[in-house]
Amino acid sequence: MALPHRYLIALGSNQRHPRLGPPHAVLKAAMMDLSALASSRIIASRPIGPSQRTYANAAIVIHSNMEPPALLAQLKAMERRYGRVTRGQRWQARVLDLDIILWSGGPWHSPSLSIPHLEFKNRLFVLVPAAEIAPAWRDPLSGNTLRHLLARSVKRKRAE
Ligand code: PH2
Ligand code: MG
Ligand code: MG
Repeated sequence: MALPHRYLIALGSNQRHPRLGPPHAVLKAAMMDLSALASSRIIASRPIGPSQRTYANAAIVIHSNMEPPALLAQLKAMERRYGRVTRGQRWQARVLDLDIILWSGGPWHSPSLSIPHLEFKNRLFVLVPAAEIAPAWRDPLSGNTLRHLLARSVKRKRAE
């Protein structure tokens, strides 16, 4: 049976994995593990926040029969399996970060999860890969496509 939900997931890494190697290789392995239907290219991006190391970022589309909380739990378990350690600080270097950006079910809010992702419209390292694989997907809050949000974000960054 076809899986009912579609998710857009953003991937990030700025720390090597002892066996897989550098961030780029970590994302490649994670994209395979998640059976992505569509995978963007992997970009290198300047870190936003306290961690100084360059990130590898990408986006994928997956199909799933899970509702958002179940998928989130699965993604968190996968981050830990890839060796991510949480020391309680925000935005520290990480082997693998998997964020749910959009899903086919519209807005979703709980104390531990918001879809759309609260910051995605301001982050080129999310919008560039996301618009590459899903340009016509609409943000359910603004009604704008990813293609449009990317163009707007690029213009804004240029004006800064
Ligand atoms: N993720 C963060 C904080 N800063 N910067 C880049 N370039 N890429 C990221 O994936 C990233 C970040 C928190 O998740
Ligand atoms: Mg993140
Ligand atoms: Mg995260």
